[in-house]
Amino acid sequence: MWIRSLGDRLIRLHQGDITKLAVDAIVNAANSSLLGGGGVDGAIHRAAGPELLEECRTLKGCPTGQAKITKGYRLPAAHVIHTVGPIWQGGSAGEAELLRSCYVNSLSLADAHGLKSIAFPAISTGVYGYPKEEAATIAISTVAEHLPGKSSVKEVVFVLYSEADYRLYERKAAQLLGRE
Ligand code: AR6
Repeated sequence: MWIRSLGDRLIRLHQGDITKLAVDAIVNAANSSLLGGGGVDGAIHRAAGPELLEECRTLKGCPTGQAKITKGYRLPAAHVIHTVGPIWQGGSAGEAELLRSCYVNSLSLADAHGLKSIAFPAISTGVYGYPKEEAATIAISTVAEHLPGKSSVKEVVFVLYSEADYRLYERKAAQLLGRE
Protein backbone atom coordinates (compact mmCIF):
# COMPACT_ATOMS: atom_id res chain seq x y z
CA MET A 1 0.00 0.00 0.00
CA TRP A 2 1.51 3.30 -1.14
CA ILE A 3 0.51 6.19 1.11
CA ARG A 4 1.92 9.67 1.51
CA SER A 5 0.89 12.54 3.75
CA LEU A 6 0.86 16.19 2.68
CA GLY A 7 0.40 18.00 5.99
CA ASP A 8 -2.80 16.52 7.43
CA ARG A 9 -3.93 15.23 4.00
CA LEU A 10 -3.36 11.75 2.61
CA ILE A 11 -2.72 10.50 -0.91
CA ARG A 12 -3.08 6.75 -1.43
CA LEU A 13 -2.59 4.44 -4.37
CA HIS A 14 -4.85 1.41 -4.65
CA GLN A 15 -4.93 -1.33 -7.25
CA GLY A 16 -8.38 -2.71 -8.05
CA ASP A 17 -11.98 -1.92 -8.88
CA ILE A 18 -13.13 1.59 -7.93
CA THR A 19 -16.74 0.42 -7.49
CA LYS A 20 -15.70 -1.48 -4.34
CA LEU A 21 -14.42 1.58 -2.46
CA ALA A 22 -16.33 2.93 0.54
CA VAL A 23 -15.28 6.56 0.18
CA ASP A 24 -17.42 9.72 0.23
CA ALA A 25 -17.17 9.96 -3.57
CA ILE A 26 -15.78 7.96 -6.44
CA VAL A 27 -15.04 9.81 -9.66
CA ASN A 28 -16.45 8.49 -12.91
CA ALA A 29 -14.56 8.94 -16.19
CA ALA A 30 -17.76 9.64 -18.10
CA ASN A 31 -18.60 11.03 -21.55
CA SER A 32 -20.42 14.31 -22.12
CA SER A 33 -23.85 12.66 -22.33
CA LEU A 34 -23.48 11.33 -18.73
CA LEU A 35 -25.70 8.47 -19.88
CA GLY A 36 -23.21 5.64 -19.38
CA GLY A 37 -20.71 3.81 -21.56
CA GLY A 38 -17.95 1.22 -21.28
CA GLY A 39 -14.85 1.02 -19.09
CA VAL A 40 -15.07 2.43 -15.58
CA ASP A 41 -18.29 4.29 -16.50
CA GLY A 42 -20.04 1.01 -17.38
CA ALA A 43 -18.73 -0.65 -14.20
CA ILE A 44 -20.00 2.23 -12.03
CA HIS A 45 -23.47 2.22 -13.60
CA ARG A 46 -23.73 -1.58 -13.27
CA ALA A 47 -22.73 -1.51 -9.61
CA ALA A 48 -24.84 1.56 -8.68
CA GLY A 49 -28.02 0.26 -10.34
CA PRO A 50 -30.57 1.94 -12.63
CA GLU A 51 -31.32 4.81 -10.21
CA LEU A 52 -27.93 6.29 -11.13
CA LEU A 53 -28.89 6.57 -14.81
CA GLU A 54 -32.23 8.12 -13.80
CA GLU A 55 -30.46 10.85 -11.84
CA CYS A 56 -27.88 11.32 -14.62
CA ARG A 57 -30.69 11.97 -17.12
CA THR A 58 -31.72 15.03 -15.07
CA LEU A 59 -28.21 16.55 -15.38
CA LYS A 60 -28.44 17.24 -19.13
CA GLY A 61 -24.85 16.23 -19.85
CA CYS A 62 -21.53 17.74 -18.87
CA PRO A 63 -18.87 19.59 -20.93
CA THR A 64 -15.33 18.19 -21.18
CA GLY A 65 -13.22 19.20 -18.16
CA GLN A 66 -16.26 19.88 -15.93
CA ALA A 67 -17.81 17.71 -13.19
CA LYS A 68 -21.28 16.96 -11.78
CA ILE A 69 -22.28 15.04 -8.66
CA THR A 70 -24.94 12.39 -7.99
CA LYS A 71 -25.73 9.98 -5.21
CA GLY A 72 -23.99 6.58 -5.18
CA TYR A 73 -27.15 4.44 -4.84
CA ARG A 74 -26.10 0.75 -4.48
CA LEU A 75 -22.37 1.58 -4.43
CA PRO A 76 -20.45 1.54 -1.15
CA ALA A 77 -19.46 5.14 -2.04
CA ALA A 78 -21.98 7.79 -0.98
CA HIS A 79 -21.59 9.89 -4.14
CA VAL A 80 -20.36 9.71 -7.71
CA ILE A 81 -18.62 12.71 -9.22
CA HIS A 82 -18.94 12.44 -12.99
CA THR A 83 -16.24 14.18 -14.96
CA VAL A 84 -15.53 14.15 -18.68
CA GLY A 85 -11.92 13.75 -19.70
CA PRO A 86 -10.55 14.96 -23.04
CA ILE A 87 -10.22 12.61 -25.99
CA TRP A 88 -6.51 12.47 -26.92
CA GLN A 89 -5.98 14.15 -30.30
CA GLY A 90 -2.18 14.39 -30.31
CA GLY A 91 -1.66 16.88 -27.49
CA SER A 92 -2.17 20.25 -29.16
CA ALA A 93 -5.94 20.48 -28.66
CA GLY A 94 -5.76 21.64 -25.03
CA GLU A 95 -5.90 18.09 -23.67
CA ALA A 96 -3.52 18.70 -20.74
CA GLU A 97 -5.46 21.72 -19.45
CA LEU A 98 -8.77 19.88 -19.84
CA LEU A 99 -7.48 16.83 -17.99
CA ARG A 100 -6.16 19.08 -15.23
CA SER A 101 -9.61 20.72 -15.01
CA CYS A 102 -11.23 17.32 -14.44
CA TYR A 103 -9.16 16.86 -11.27
CA VAL A 104 -9.53 20.48 -10.09
CA ASN A 105 -13.30 20.60 -10.69
CA SER A 106 -13.90 17.18 -9.09
CA LEU A 107 -11.96 18.28 -5.99
CA SER A 108 -13.86 21.59 -5.77
CA LEU A 109 -17.19 19.81 -6.10
CA ALA A 110 -16.19 17.40 -3.32
CA ASP A 111 -15.20 20.39 -1.18
CA ALA A 112 -18.46 22.22 -1.95
CA HIS A 113 -20.31 19.17 -0.58
CA GLY A 114 -18.07 18.89 2.47
CA LEU A 115 -16.74 15.46 1.42
CA LYS A 116 -13.66 14.08 3.15
CA SER A 117 -12.52 11.24 0.87
CA ILE A 118 -12.49 10.88 -2.90
CA ALA A 119 -11.21 8.19 -5.27
CA PHE A 120 -10.10 8.87 -8.85
CA PRO A 121 -9.62 6.42 -11.73
CA ALA A 122 -7.00 7.20 -14.39
CA ILE A 123 -9.29 9.57 -16.34
CA SER A 124 -8.97 9.54 -20.18
CA THR A 125 -6.33 6.78 -20.25
CA GLY A 126 -8.62 4.01 -21.55
CA VAL A 127 -10.94 4.50 -24.52
CA TYR A 128 -10.01 8.21 -24.71
CA GLY A 129 -6.37 7.31 -25.44
CA TYR A 130 -4.48 9.82 -23.28
CA PRO A 131 -0.83 8.69 -22.89
CA LYS A 132 -0.68 7.05 -19.47
CA GLU A 133 2.58 8.54 -18.26
CA GLU A 134 1.58 12.13 -19.06
CA ALA A 135 -1.87 11.59 -17.59
CA ALA A 136 -0.36 10.20 -14.36
CA THR A 137 1.87 13.28 -14.01
CA ILE A 138 -1.14 15.59 -14.41
CA ALA A 139 -3.29 13.56 -11.99
CA ILE A 140 -0.71 13.45 -9.19
CA SER A 141 0.66 16.99 -9.54
CA THR A 142 -2.80 18.59 -9.79
CA VAL A 143 -4.06 16.79 -6.70
CA ALA A 144 -0.88 17.60 -4.77
CA GLU A 145 -1.28 21.30 -5.67
CA HIS A 146 -4.92 21.48 -4.66
CA LEU A 147 -5.04 19.24 -1.62
CA PRO A 148 -3.29 21.34 1.01
CA GLY A 149 -5.33 24.29 2.26
CA LYS A 150 -8.88 24.70 3.41
CA SER A 151 -10.57 21.93 1.41
CA SER A 152 -12.82 19.49 3.29
CA VAL A 153 -11.08 16.71 1.34
CA LYS A 154 -8.60 14.93 3.61
CA GLU A 155 -7.90 11.82 1.57
CA VAL A 156 -7.45 11.19 -2.15
CA VAL A 157 -7.15 7.65 -3.49
CA PHE A 158 -5.86 6.99 -6.99
CA VAL A 159 -7.37 3.70 -8.11
CA LEU A 160 -5.45 1.82 -10.78
CA TYR A 161 -7.15 -1.08 -12.44
CA SER A 162 -4.06 -2.86 -13.76
CA GLU A 163 -0.84 -3.74 -12.00
CA ALA A 164 1.12 -1.92 -14.73
CA ASP A 165 -0.83 1.29 -14.09
CA TYR A 166 -0.33 0.89 -10.35
CA ARG A 167 3.45 0.59 -10.86
CA LEU A 168 3.46 3.64 -13.13
CA TYR A 169 1.69 5.68 -10.45
CA GLU A 170 4.08 4.39 -7.76
CA ARG A 171 7.01 5.57 -9.85
CA LYS A 172 5.43 8.93 -10.75
CA ALA A 173 4.25 9.60 -7.20
CA ALA A 174 7.73 8.91 -5.84
CA GLN A 175 9.19 11.33 -8.42
CA LEU A 176 6.66 14.08 -7.82
CA LEU A 177 5.99 13.76 -4.09
CA GLY A 178 9.22 12.21 -2.85
CA ARG A 179 9.70 8.83 -1.21
CA GLU A 180 8.34 7.89 2.20
N1 AR6 B 1 -12.10 0.57 -11.55
C1 AR6 B 1 -11.04 1.40 -11.72
N2 AR6 B 1 -10.53 1.70 -12.94
C2 AR6 B 1 -11.11 1.13 -14.00
C3 AR6 B 1 -12.22 0.26 -13.93
C4 AR6 B 1 -12.72 -0.01 -12.62
N3 AR6 B 1 -13.77 -0.82 -12.43
N4 AR6 B 1 -12.56 -0.14 -15.18
C5 AR6 B 1 -11.69 0.45 -16.04
N5 AR6 B 1 -10.82 1.21 -15.33
P1 AR6 B 1 -12.00 4.33 -19.49
P2 AR6 B 1 -11.73 7.09 -20.51
C6 AR6 B 1 -9.70 2.05 -15.81
O1 AR6 B 1 -11.92 3.78 -20.87
O2 AR6 B 1 -10.45 6.76 -21.19
C7 AR6 B 1 -16.46 5.18 -21.40
O3 AR6 B 1 -17.15 4.47 -22.39
C8 AR6 B 1 -9.11 1.75 -17.15
O4 AR6 B 1 -8.18 0.67 -17.05
O5 AR6 B 1 -13.02 3.77 -18.57
O6 AR6 B 1 -11.82 8.37 -19.72
C9 AR6 B 1 -17.11 6.53 -21.11
O7 AR6 B 1 -18.52 6.48 -21.22
C10 AR6 B 1 -8.41 3.06 -17.48
O8 AR6 B 1 -7.13 3.09 -16.84
O9 AR6 B 1 -12.26 5.95 -19.51
C11 AR6 B 1 -16.49 7.42 -22.14
O10 AR6 B 1 -17.18 7.32 -23.38
C12 AR6 B 1 -9.28 4.11 -16.80
O11 AR6 B 1 -10.18 3.37 -15.95
C13 AR6 B 1 -15.10 6.87 -22.29
O12 AR6 B 1 -15.17 5.51 -21.91
C14 AR6 B 1 -10.09 4.96 -17.75
O13 AR6 B 1 -10.55 4.19 -18.86
C15 AR6 B 1 -14.12 7.56 -21.36
O14 AR6 B 1 -12.84 7.12 -21.63
